[in-house]
Amino acid sequence: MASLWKTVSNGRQRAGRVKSFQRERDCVIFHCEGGILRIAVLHSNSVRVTFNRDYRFTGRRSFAVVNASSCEAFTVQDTAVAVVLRTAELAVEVVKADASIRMCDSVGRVVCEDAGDGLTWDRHTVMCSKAMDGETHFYGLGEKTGFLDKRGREYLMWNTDDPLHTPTKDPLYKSIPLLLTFNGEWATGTLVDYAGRIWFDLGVASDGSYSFKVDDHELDYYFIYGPDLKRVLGTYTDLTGRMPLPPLWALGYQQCRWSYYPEAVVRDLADTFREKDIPCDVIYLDIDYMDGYRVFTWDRERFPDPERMLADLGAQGFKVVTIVNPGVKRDPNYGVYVEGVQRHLFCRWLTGEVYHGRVWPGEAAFPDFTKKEARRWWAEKHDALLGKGVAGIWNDMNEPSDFSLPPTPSTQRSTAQGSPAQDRTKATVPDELMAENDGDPCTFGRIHNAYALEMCRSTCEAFRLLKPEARPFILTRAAYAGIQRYAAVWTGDNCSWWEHLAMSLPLCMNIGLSGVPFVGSDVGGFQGNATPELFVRWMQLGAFTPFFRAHSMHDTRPHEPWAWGPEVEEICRRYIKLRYALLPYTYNEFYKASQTGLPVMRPLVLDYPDDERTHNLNTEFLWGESFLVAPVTEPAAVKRCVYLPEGTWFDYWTDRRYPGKTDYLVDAPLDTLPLFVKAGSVIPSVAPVNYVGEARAETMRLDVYLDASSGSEARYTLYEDDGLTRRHEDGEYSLTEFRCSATEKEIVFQITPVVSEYRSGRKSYRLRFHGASPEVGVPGGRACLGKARRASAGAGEEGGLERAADGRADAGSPPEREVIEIDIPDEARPVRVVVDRTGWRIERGEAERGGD
Ligand code: MIG
Repeated sequence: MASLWKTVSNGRQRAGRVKSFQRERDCVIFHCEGGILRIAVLHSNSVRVTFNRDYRFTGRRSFAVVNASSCEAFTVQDTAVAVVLRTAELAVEVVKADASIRMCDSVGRVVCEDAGDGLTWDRHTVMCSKAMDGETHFYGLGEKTGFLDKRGREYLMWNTDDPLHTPTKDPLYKSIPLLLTFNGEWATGTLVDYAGRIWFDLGVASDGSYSFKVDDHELDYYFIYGPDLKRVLGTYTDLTGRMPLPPLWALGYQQCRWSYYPEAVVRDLADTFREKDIPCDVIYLDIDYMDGYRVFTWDRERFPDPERMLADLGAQGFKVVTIVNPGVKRDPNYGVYVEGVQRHLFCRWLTGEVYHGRVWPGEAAFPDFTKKEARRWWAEKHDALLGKGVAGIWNDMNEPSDFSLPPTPSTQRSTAQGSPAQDRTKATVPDELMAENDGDPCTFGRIHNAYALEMCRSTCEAFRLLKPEARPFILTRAAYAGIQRYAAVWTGDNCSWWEHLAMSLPLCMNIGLSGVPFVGSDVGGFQGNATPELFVRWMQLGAFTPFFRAHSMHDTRPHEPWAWGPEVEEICRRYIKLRYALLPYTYNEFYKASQTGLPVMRPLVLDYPDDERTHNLNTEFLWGESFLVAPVTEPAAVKRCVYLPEGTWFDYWTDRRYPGKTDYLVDAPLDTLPLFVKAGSVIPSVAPVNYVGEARAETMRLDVYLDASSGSEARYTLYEDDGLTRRHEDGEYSLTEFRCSATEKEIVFQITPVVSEYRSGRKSYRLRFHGASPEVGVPGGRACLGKARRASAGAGEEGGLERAADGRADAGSPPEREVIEIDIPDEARPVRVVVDRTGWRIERGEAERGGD
């Protein structure tokens, strides 16, 4: 035992000396004094590291990783001091003396290195410490309070229903244990793949190191090398899957409240949206639609004929999303409960007895979603909803939240107004329950964080089963790594506080950096009462968050867009309409996210990593590749400071041009969200509709932002499909490329269909060139507005440019903005439009496609 004694440090055992090692096909296994270590190569930039103190691996399945590629293309070098695994991009050294791990990139930079005692363990935990330098920033980690950079704090991964999101509150509902690092030069990602408790210490216990620790005998982590953040996210979402394209209507405006009932209230809500000309696609039914909170039932007094109501609302363009909670009411006369008990589909004690907690329906049992049969059964039960015409499912309370622990019933009503502080992490089902875990049973504490993921997986199965043509729409509160495969997420029970409006930016950005693009917070704040001003500011931000839903708690004042008087209503209408106008752009960004894993709402550090100012920038964000959004998050502001990174930027509202890498104080009166477009962008938009699918857009507007002072290029590829079915998976989509180059004298704009398996039915494009050189479109050599209207498909092929006022009044822009506007037919074939000082002309035929 003498050698083992030497491995003790701070009450923890070390992995210790490597006694022997062997290479297998895609990994190397190290037998160490204090445990067994495996390094598997997944890809040239990623490895999986597994350490078990019991000297054998559990072989447990991963909830997060669904595409664990394995790579045999690496060499193993045995030196006197270390064993080195080498891929084209990474060298992983395991030091023989203490099993510490060091990763170097292909030019020999140390990009990740164990620090202190490296891998250690005690009776309950295994921990890994890594070196950190002064420049290291931390991002990701899913849903955590605080700022973009997570450095200097400790976090616990443990899905918790905590409704009071104070600045350092932790944990909340979601656990996404993906830690990103970036030091200004390179980025890495570490997924600590464990669905029980994980602790992260990002520089609290030590200035020179950070650590992660699992509540288990095995530590399993995936290390991904960038070198940039985008590549880390690409590889991470290769492993854990990407968000499939949602139905287009799910990108529309959504209205929620706890709760709209009975039926007459819902119908009235729907009518009001249409009467008031405020676009809206989705109405939510919160828990009160159910019969005594029994899941998969309808309260027949409140909703006597759900099918008819849903059909009528459908005819008005509304899709209805119903809440579904995991807790099943203990009731011997309730079929769902009886079946679940009989077929052993609920979580049970080791003795076999069904566990009953307390949630909305009172005593309740919890389905064991880690069991295939239970997932299937639960999926089938959705017939009571999807079968009646419900369009989407909202999974709440799936941490799972359980009011029965600690045993005071007061846990039920801990709100912002506040009952005494209590340990909300205990307000869940006991760790000691059994989870069947698809044939590899374990205690519930080990799968706790994956409960919601498995519930959403089952909900997804419901769509496959009952609505196979439709793209699923699922919204979830709790989550684990990989949730993007199944659901959108919202950030739970925020409050109508300015602080929560501000905090939602880094919160949503880090969820986006954790592989989950489809994210948003309750617009207006859930708990408490917003003020008109707060509501407006939140709505302006909401129009630029991926998931756009207003929600409020029972007993709060009305929070609908018209609930605050005509001025607020008018501003809300404008921003909701702007959201609808920009849907082609936003949908295209969602398409890109579904292909790349990159977020739509993204921190500036993702696109401008070389600019230090972006490294912890919390108050503004990029909306896809072209927009920069700088919301106002404090009361009484009429201006705000905006940092614009390199490049040239246009004020969306006024077309004023700003050189980047500078701070500006910009106007932000109540009706104005500071919004900027990057030069070199093409922004597709359409006339706003009341709901997605109301009318086909005959014209697509393309706003092209040029930086003509230096000559500029813009390039954009537009993805389109039917926005509703899964036919795009079989290739029914189109891709159209737009390219523009501009010089002092001329603008050349080319449209090239690349894939044409989907036909939009569009008739024309309206091209709008912003920032063109004053010598273009200027018959007399003077700057002027060009406006040439040739709308019909049979229009002539050239025209002059006449002086005209810009008709875009909706944006509040001054009439003198210099925009050249030209209408051309969409003929679904290559077209070249040339604009110069004499006018404009269309050239048809094979437009040249260079530069790829
Ligand atoms: O314990 O269903 O976060 O959006 O309105 C509260 C009622 C339960 C919490 C959700 C909230 C929802 C509410 N739910």
